[in-house]
Amino acid sequence: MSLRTNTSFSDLAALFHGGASFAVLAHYRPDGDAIGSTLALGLALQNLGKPVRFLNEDGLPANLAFLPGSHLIEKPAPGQLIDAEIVIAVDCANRERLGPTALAALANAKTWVNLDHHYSNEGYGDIHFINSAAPATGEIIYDLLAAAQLPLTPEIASNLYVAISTDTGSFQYQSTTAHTYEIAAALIRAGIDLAKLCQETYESYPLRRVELLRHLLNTMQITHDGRVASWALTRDFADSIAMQPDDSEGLIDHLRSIQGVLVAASFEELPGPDRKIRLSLRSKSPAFDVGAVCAQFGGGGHRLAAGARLTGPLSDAQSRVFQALHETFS
Ligand SMILES: [Mn+2]
Repeated sequence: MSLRTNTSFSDLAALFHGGASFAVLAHYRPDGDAIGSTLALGLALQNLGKPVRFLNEDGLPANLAFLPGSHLIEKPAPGQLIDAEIVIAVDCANRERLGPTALAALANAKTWVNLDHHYSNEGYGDIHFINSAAPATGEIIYDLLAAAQLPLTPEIASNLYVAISTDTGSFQYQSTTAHTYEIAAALIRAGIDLAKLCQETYESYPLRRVELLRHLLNTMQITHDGRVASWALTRDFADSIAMQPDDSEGLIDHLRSIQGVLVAASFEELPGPDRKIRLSLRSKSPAFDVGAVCAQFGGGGHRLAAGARLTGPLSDAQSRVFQALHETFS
């Protein structure tokens, strides 16, 4: 079943109308879907006249500062307590990924709502609505706002467009449906500036990101009879260019794009004394479930896009993942 829920759009609409105050947040290291969904839902609640706090454990990434309302995103401070009756977590598969500082800041909330599209979602919170058939949480938010008859302002529509566009690889990935394109059409009718939004999303990267890509391509390995393409980022290189967390967003698509490659794998040494390795996997075939591979290492995600954190060193992590991929292929 792709839909798991203990609520309905009409109950959620009633909650939005009846709630006194709200906080909206998404996973740490937020991407376009995380921030776009946070802002779209939060702005819609604000338009209902509700007090809304917009939070993210890591704050607003620089590459998403063009989103309307992005200045509203707060990075919670340690020890800060935020007053909100209802907390809505969007695009976040488990409570831990909301971040320890954000969770502590919202400790006094009465009701927790979990709106998401990760099939690995643990169903945390008092109320959950998890549709793993949706290609982006932004698509769920669109349907929810429509069902609740909350107006689609150009600001809300722009956030939803970026949320859906970034999580679907510009409306290309497997989970993209006719409904996704119908939503895109509705967002254009709602008054977004399409060309400008796309340029801000896809053609406004810092040079640093392209330098990172050049380096990663030099570390590229093609293994498993051409079916796996991978690269690895050491902490030393990341530090040498003062890499920002969002710099690597989407770069893995360069590996996916190679003819014959079924799985793209990216390894990154994380900061910190324990030198954990972040693994990102992307699959080009629903027959090859990278979510299951990442689950073997304590991670999760979607069938076609998943991640995990492994113990280092880098070369050990690579060989364990290569072995797991080998076993899945055979
Ligand atoms: Mn998402």
